Amino acid sequence: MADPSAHVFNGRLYIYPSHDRETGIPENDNGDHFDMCDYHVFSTSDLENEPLTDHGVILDVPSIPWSGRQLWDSDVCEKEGKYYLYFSMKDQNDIFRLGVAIADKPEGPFVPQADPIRGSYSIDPAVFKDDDGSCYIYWGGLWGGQLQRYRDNKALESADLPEGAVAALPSRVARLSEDMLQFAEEPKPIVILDQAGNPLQADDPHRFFEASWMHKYNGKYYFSYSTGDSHLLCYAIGDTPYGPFTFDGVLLEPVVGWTTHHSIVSFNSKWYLFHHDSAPSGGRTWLRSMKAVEIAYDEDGHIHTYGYGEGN
Ligand code: FUB
Repeated sequence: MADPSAHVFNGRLYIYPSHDRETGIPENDNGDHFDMCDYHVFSTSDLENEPLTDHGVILDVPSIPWSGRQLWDSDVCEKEGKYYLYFSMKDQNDIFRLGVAIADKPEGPFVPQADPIRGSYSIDPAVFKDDDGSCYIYWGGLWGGQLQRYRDNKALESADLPEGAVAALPSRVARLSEDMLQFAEEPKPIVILDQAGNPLQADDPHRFFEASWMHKYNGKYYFSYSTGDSHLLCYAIGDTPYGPFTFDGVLLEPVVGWTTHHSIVSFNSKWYLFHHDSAPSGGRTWLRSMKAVEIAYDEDGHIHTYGYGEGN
């Protein structure tokens, strides 16, 4: 299980991961070896003392009307007693789109919509519900995640991945419609600034690659993400759900395996970073396992991850 998205619903912790499997597909930069075909959900009332309950399959490729292949990262948001699962999957033209499926309970079963979200592209949706009830979806991923095929929400004639000392490709954000099924607005780029106020550049090891996540702490918005080929989890802080966000630090150093992906949640009075690595599979990067580690905030709002990195 990889890409764990953790949330607390009705006082219980639910984790929505991707479900890795062995297919024999060789590794490549396109990510064909991540050939997942269903999702499970796990839950617990006590993360540190009670084993997770596996609620079984909640959605699979054959049940999705527009399905092609590869169920990648997903996330779930609750609104007015309904649960909305947002997922990334390739359509029948091998283009990644974002889909939605709906359930009456956090453990599903989830019923998929007939079509992907209009105007959606790329991977790794994460949904954040703000205190006023507005919901925002964050997404995007480079390389196999296809983000380099788009500018200003339009498909390019051919992929264009900026390199060197030029602006990095950003994650995207859009407020969700009242019915939670579409973008309510034109998606916007997430700008991450360095401490001097300059946008992070494509050759910066802290620039965005994939795996967006948003959480709020003490009135500030924390955008966190994976740096992909530099294998870090980083975070940046802003004053609104749209940013801009100022880079604030590294949450996790490189793990065993190529990918790194996470979520951040408060549960039973503690804050946790959920992530994955490939240690239990002996480093096979397409066979990952979920992990959780406690994090804490200092008095200035900087995040410290227990056991990772000196002073961090
Ligand atoms: O699990 C498939 C992909 O690998 C995810 O969508 C990425 O974030 C990376 O973890």
